[in-house]
Amino acid sequence: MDRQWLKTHCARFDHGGCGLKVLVDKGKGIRVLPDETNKRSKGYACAKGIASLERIYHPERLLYPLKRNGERGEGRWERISWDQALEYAAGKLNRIKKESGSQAVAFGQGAPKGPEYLMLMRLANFFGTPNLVTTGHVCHWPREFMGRMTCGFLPVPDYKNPTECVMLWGSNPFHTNEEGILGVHLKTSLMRSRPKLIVIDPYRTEIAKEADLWLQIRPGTDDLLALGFLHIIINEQLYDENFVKEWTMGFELLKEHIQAYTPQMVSQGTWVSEEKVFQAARLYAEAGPAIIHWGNAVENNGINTSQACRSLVILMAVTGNLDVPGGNIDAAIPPVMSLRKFIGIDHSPEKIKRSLRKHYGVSPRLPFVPSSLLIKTILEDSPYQVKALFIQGSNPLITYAGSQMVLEAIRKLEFFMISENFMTPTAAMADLVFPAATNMEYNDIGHYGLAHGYVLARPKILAPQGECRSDMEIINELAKRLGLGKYFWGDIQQCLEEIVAPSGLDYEQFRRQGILEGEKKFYKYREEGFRTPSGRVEIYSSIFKKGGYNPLPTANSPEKTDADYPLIMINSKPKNFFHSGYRHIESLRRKHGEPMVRIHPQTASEHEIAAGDKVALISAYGRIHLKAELSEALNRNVVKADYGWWFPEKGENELFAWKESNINILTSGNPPYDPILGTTPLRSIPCRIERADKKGRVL
Ligand SMILES: Nc1nc2c(c(=O)[nH]1)N[C@H]1C(S)=C(S)[C@@H](COP(=O)(O)OP(=O)(O)OC[C@H]3O[C@@H](n4cnc5c(=O)[nH]c(N)nc54)[C@H](O)[C@@H]3O)O[C@H]1N2
Ligand SMILES: Nc1nc2c(c(=O)[nH]1)N[C@H]1C(S)=C(S)[C@@H](COP(=O)(O)OP(=O)(O)OC[C@H]3O[C@@H](n4cnc5c(=O)[nH]c(N)nc54)[C@H](O)[C@@H]3O)O[C@H]1N2
Ligand code: SF4
Ligand SMILES: [Mo]
Repeated sequence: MDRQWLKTHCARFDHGGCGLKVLVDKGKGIRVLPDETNKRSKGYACAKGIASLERIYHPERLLYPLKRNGERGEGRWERISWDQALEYAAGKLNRIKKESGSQAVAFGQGAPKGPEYLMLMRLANFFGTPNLVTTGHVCHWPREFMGRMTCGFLPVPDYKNPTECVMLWGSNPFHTNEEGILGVHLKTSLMRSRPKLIVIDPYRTEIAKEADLWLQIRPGTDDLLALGFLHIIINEQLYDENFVKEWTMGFELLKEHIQAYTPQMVSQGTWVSEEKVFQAARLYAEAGPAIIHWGNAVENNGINTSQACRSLVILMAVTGNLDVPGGNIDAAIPPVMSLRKFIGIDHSPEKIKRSLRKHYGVSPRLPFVPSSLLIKTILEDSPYQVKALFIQGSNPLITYAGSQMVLEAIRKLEFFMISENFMTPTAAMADLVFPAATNMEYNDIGHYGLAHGYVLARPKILAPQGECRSDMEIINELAKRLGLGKYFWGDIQQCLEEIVAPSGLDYEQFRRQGILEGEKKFYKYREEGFRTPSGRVEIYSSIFKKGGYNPLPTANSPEKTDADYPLIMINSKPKNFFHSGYRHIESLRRKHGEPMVRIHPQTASEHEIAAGDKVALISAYGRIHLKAELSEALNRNVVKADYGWWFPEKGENELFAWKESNINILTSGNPPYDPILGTTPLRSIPCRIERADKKGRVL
């Protein structure tokens, strides 16, 4: 057929969601533009989305299965066929299972990119291992889990309806378009009903400059600030009395509990002036309706993330902003196959006995193993040995806490395989590499499993490169070789049809429609109650009480700085990359050439550092090198380092200089962990900074 413009949704450069149109000629993409007819993204697409074809046709893409042919990390590979690769993988996994038990095999996924992470869960469940590993404990799961435990759902911002106040808390949606809550949704809402805007961020972001109130919080003290807000809202009787009386449990206990968190104490701990703590609490509570748009910073900047997230849900509840138009809502799931069924959660229940969650004391309700716990288990062979790991769509050497430990754990494995689009520092350590197809190269469903109330069509519009296969297909074929074929599908199209079948559509009809949405309904609790044991919002959590955790939200003391490490390092997601991915895409690298650390000019001058100098950033766990940028957007005790860096141009046999500027060299994967979720801090890291000498050597 002649050239034509085909529509799809962007994916794999963040959680995805913008409508794109692609000019296609005989299966080859020629050009990408925003789809101006798309109702969700309204003609918006960022530089990453526009660079989609550069990624898909990049000369460094992995195109064939590769088997290691030398030492790990040496960069010597043998190209093999898919049949050989799948046979080899299945042989190894089944042998280790037979010799050491199914728990000795772990499966791991990074940031979810599509339904393949659910498919991996299915594989783990039917294989019989409890060791399905994700980065969920530092990403989304704190919010989702604490939402579910406290009010029965993940309360997401409702930007479709007018609101009077938006409290943007540790989130930067204009850069991150968080889980498909696109920056344009916030922008449209700000323009439509002109809500008051409160931004809680240690860094003066673009949006903080526009805010009615910017709270320049001390990193890692969000838990304390939330309790300070509750103190003011409750003591000044700014809460919704009716809602609290009818629909919450434990309010009186909370009232007593938060008396300790006085505005003065909260101000001292968070570095936010008392006046601003009062102003923000009142602004949020007195507006009706009001949104808390919470971000990833609340989830991984300390070991009290679970309680910080619970406090935020409680703030939404006591102010009467849960499940109301223009507040934080329970976005109904669209009519698609239930996740329980898809991931086969009820299969092999006996594996729970071998769960690492139980061993480490984190909540047994977590549907995955936090990555730090797996790394520790591999290193210590306790409570048992884990000998094989299959990683899909993740780059643990750069993204997991405590990178050095991660490398040691991978070295120790008997068998390590990965599915990737590109050779990364982590992939370079593998024994076997599967070349994964990427979006536009296969039929896909976006946002399945996410709690935002819709799924998106991401159809195949291009011919796949080389011998790449989608992760879904790789897992399906691997399952057959493992002898688990009866639990999987003849081919992936059948699987996709089953996922969308409850909607009454087939995949082709879904593709044409582009989106499937859940039924819009508010105040559902009035008919059904909240989906918690008591049917109310559990301010005092019966579940955590039973589990031996604190049933009321608490605040921890922030990470301590001292003379050796007087500064606090924070980070955020890179605007022009996805985590550690895509540093080799030229148009994006031109926008962000090298890793930087932002320092307040006064701090810089105290260290005789000038803009552009090479500096060492040092924590108790290691040192990395970055280039200095001076910025007044930060407190002078805080530095902001770029995250996710390695250097594709520096060559595979040095693992692409993975340690040079990787901020997870500065973090730790060891305890203490968040007691419920196993979270380790990824930011709020005490550190110091040193200048390099004139030759660029770090002193
Ligand atoms: N210090 C610090 N550490 C952090 C964070 C932080 O803010 N600070 N953020 C944390 C968060 S929120 C998260 S979610 C994790 C993310 O952790 P990861 O998921 O490990 O991060 P990515 O860099 O996205 O790794 C994804 C890899 O998947 C590959 N990939 C992309 N698409 C596909 C695909 O379709 N199939 C396959 N097989 N591969 C694909 C990419 O090439 C890339 O190398 O990192 C966490 N780590
Ligand atoms: N461009 C791009 N988009 C992405 C991603 C990406 O890598 N690149 N990753 C995706 C993923 S997996 C995720 S989880 C989301 C995350 O997206 P967001 O939720 O927006 O999270 P971050 O960008 O990590 O951080 C947001 C803000 O938190 C601030 N911050 C840092 N420390 C603290 C603190 O202690 N307290 C408070 N209150 N704020 C703090 C930072 O300065 C930053 O402005 O983005 C997704 N979208
Ligand atoms: S904002 Fe996200 S979904 Fe939209 S074009 Fe950019 S990367 Fe794609
Ligand atoms: Mo994430």
